[in-house]
Amino acid sequence: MSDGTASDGAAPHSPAPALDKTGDGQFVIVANRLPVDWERTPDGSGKWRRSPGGLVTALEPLLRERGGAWVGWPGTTDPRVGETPIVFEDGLSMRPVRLTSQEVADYYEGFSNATLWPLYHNLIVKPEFRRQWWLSYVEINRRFAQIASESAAPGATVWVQDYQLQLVPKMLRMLRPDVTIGFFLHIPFPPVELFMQLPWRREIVEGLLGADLIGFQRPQAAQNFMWLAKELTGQETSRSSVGVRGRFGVVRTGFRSVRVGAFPISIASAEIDQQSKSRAVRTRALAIRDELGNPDHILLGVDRLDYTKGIDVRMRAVEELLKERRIDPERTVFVQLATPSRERVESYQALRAEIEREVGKINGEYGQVGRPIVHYLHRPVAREELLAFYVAADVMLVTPLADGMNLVAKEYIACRSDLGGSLVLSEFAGAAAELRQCYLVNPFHLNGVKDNIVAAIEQSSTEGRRRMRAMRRQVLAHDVGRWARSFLDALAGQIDDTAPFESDEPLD
Ligand code: GDG
Repeated sequence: MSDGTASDGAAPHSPAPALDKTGDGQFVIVANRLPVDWERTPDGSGKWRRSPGGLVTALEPLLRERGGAWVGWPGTTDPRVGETPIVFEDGLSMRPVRLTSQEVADYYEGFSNATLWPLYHNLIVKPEFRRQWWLSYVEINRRFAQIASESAAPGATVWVQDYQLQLVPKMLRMLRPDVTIGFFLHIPFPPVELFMQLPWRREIVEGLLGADLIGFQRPQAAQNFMWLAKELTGQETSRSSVGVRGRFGVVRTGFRSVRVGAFPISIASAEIDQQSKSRAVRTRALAIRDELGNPDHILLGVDRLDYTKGIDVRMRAVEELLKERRIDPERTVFVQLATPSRERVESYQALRAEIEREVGKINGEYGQVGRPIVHYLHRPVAREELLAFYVAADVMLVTPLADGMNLVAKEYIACRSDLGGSLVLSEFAGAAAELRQCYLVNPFHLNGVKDNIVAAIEQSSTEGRRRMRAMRRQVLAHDVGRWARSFLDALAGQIDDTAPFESDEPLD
């Protein structure tokens, strides 16, 4: 139930005191989370450990080359963790933003994950609109903007990431008109009529318009934003004459032009391809098959335990296929790796209970003692282990109801240099625009999902190799480095007119 109205919020854009303090970072990343974890040491103190991810892999070389910093929350509310920069031996510098537990509850679990996340993912659960959460979101965005401002050298480039920080571009511009600001949204941007429900819709759009370039995963998202910018702020919008087939939209705000475009993100494809070919991963993949009883068909799901990912959809599909005897319980197993996520948010607790009930039901009905059908892990697995699962799996099930991109689908493809395996992929994942040779499903159409799972299981090896080869060409050619370069080149005004817009034109 909404208890907020548009006029309830604090004015997020009231001028903050101008800071005369600048930093020395030529290139600054601002993201909700720093790519580090705070580890307690036996002597009672603690130390930082790097947590690698696709974004870090892509941006680390640039950060080092250009002398940059990463601004973000270190993932702990431990008061002993201060705001002094953490500088790693290889020169990578990080600026922690401190949050109290109350701020984590309001800004992060509240406004970011119980308001914006469901709103931007098509209301799969009902978003909650609470004034207290909004006020905290404004406050924390201001804190991020200030620390970014203190970290950036005169004339620096600052790249702000994702839905938790949509007010930062405007706040930062007010503090530092000299810097170039980019913003990238990793999740979908909702259809106009859904976004319009947000009591603070205008503030969010204006916050984003503080950037010089706003990037989305898909062209449709960019279009939704363009329409809103025009309707909510009355600014003039047009298609850019620069770039191929109007790749960019332009919003004119006073003397500035804000460009808006689609930049589909990817993975460190070559690195994952290499790792998956290592002896350790290959051996472990064989061992996994063995531990599972060497079934004919291994189905695999890998997701954060999130209601957007459609884990329940594939559970229901598998259950019905077993019931209808279209898949053989003697020859098939389904492994679902579900990483714990947002465990203090209520809707996530409900989802977990539902999934675990479903796992119990399938195993209770179709499993044997010592031979369950569904192997379910609710814990993170090590990177190498994850790659071994990809190599071992015959059918990868990626069935989100809404998903900005979905990197799991691309990682699976990158791991299949043997051209084995098949991918069942939801048309509502951003990745579907590029991975056209998958078994494409509408996750709301259960019979279609079931038919495609069966087709993926039964595909001939020739057909499978043909599909996998085409998808690998796409994933290996379009990696996360290329994504970062294309965004940063566009931000710097260097648009490659000769490059086709990849998400429109997947290879085949
Ligand atoms: C957001 C958008 C967009 C998962 N479990 C384990 C593990 N993972 C890794 C996967 C993959 C990543 O986490 C998940 O990426 P996704 O893309 O699926 O999902 P989100 O977290 O929802 O990310 C999404 C993305 O941003 C990037 O823009 O694609 O649409 O929602 O890399 O491998 N990694 C390890 N153990 C696990 O148990 N090591």
